[in-house]
Amino acid sequence: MIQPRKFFTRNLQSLFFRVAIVGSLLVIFVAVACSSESDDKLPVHDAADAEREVFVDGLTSPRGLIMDSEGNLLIAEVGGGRLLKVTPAGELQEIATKLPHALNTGPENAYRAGPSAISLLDGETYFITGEFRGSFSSRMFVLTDEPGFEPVTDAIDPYAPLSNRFSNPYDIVDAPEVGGWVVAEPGGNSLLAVDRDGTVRDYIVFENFEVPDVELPIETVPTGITRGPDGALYVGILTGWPHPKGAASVWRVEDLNNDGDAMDEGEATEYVTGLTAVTDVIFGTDGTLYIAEYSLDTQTVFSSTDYSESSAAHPGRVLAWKDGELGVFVSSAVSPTGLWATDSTLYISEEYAGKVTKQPIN
Ligand SMILES: [Ca+2]
Ligand SMILES: [Ca+2]
Repeated sequence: MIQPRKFFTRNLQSLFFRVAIVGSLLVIFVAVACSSESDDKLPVHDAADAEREVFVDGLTSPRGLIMDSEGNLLIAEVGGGRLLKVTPAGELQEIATKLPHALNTGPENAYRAGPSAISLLDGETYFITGEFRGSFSSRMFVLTDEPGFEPVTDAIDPYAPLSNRFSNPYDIVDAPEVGGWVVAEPGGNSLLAVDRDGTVRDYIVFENFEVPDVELPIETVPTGITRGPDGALYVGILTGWPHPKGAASVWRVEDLNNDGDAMDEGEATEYVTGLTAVTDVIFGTDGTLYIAEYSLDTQTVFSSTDYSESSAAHPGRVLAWKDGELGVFVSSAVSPTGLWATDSTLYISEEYAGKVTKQPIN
């Protein structure tokens, strides 16, 4: 039996276990009305044929972006197994190479999956790797002098239930409220709390939802996560197959009763709705929320065996949300999967184009 195609592979046996246990966890049911092409009416803030400045290219699937205190942009290069740095002057440097990356993911096992996102905490550089393909996958690591990197979290058992463990971690945000980090876990449709000792536990588990005219329940697949100016966490939802247009969202998540998770009433709410295939979120310094939509036809992109070709043929975009108003900030971006914003610039990882581009923020 073939599972419906999904950006983030999941083991069927694990899925079975997760369904069996999900009843004991917080159940969030969301009915999202299928957007009637409402996104096509959004105001567009860039020229339709706008060519953004390429900040760096020639990379193998750049994804997670973060800026250090010196203004260097750090890039998690998923396919190349590297952490990279681009100085404010635009010089590309390797921070670390030969990091764990599996060589056999994606269609026809032709793709590589390694470092997906970076955290800079207390002077250390942490990264997560997704796509379980062995004991170095699905883990958090920290860079060290020798031997270069060390695991923070344990190796996982891919056949164990999906609760309280990594499966395919995608993005990470520093989270002192849980003594470490919160990690977006698309494999388990959850956010995970990870403490400094590497202990992993569920912070919230998202329930499937239904949309009209789609037979399957849609999975609430979390992807990019960031901290909002109000201190809450904001996480983008890719949605599972068939990635219905307008069914994706951004959630606001906050542990209001300080019991160490966000599974209590009112702690997780839909913040922006009517989106499509969200892959990352970031706040600008003026409070604008930038939202990456992977593609407006993600189903077709993932039906292809050549993601570079299909992503270019069916590009995504970046939206800007401020005070309840949604607009198109970048009208065309090739498989955008990572965002970073300064007060003057939005950086975009265009994963299957192998580029990081930049768009001025006025
Ligand atoms: Ca991110
Ligand atoms: Ca709570």
